[in-house]
Amino acid sequence: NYDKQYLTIVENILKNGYYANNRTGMPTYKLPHQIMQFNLEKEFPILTTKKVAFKTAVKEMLWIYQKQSNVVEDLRKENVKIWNEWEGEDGTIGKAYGYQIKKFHQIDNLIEALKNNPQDRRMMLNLWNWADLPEMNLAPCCFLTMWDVTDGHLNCMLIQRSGDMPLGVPFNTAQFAVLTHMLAQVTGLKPGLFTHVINNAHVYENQIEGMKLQLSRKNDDYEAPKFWINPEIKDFYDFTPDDVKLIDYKHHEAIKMEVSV
Ligand code: UFP
Repeated sequence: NYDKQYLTIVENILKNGYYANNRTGMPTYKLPHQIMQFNLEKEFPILTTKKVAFKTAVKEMLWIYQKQSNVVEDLRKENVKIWNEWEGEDGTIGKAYGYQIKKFHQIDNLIEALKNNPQDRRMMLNLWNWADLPEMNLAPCCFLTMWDVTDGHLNCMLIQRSGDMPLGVPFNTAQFAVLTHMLAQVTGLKPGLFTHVINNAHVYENQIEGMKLQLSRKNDDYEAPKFWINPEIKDFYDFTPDDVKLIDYKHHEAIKMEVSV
């Protein structure tokens, strides 16, 4: 149950987190090395103790991994404004995210390996390019996924260097769970384990009230939704945001919290 694993981490951060300042000027409570793990065949990992913007999450994920774009207008056209803050003079976010996927044909290489060499132990998508870092408007947070095929199942391990537990993390989990489902379908595999590793898991000081509200909600009021993926799609580049859906996504209402930039 996603709420359970997630809220256990949040509770622990609020109780035992280390208080520290950071780049943004808004201090956090933080804990190192927090891990959540889900079996995607059994559940789709999304919060029910508050609303998560699933459609927006899918659109941003496709912008990076499928369209492989760094042009902010491409996202705005789909009504997603989350990258406006980091748009440079040239209308891009610099040599970040989709740019790095495209530059090294990372998705094509991964799909090729999953299909033809699934016991390869070098399958990954890596956005952390030291040479280009100075030209990225934001250093990627979810910068690495490693992929494994075991017994016909596709397993994904996501490494996130820095995780805003209230706003970023629930969004990020959903994004990579969807990516795993999509890649499994186009490579003839079943979705398997999804492991989300967060190096620095934090709650900003101005988000504590919101998180206490969420913690006061019962994590089993609603059953997790079912995940639907259009079974007709056989080519990763054919997926649209409408080809995945949450069925019966019931949740407590959204909680407004500040983002620190
Ligand atoms: N952040 C996330 N997930 C993301 C993303 C950003 O949690 O996908 F792009 C948060 C983490 C952190 C801030 O609070 O944004 C980035 O700041 P920094 O680069 O200093 O880690």
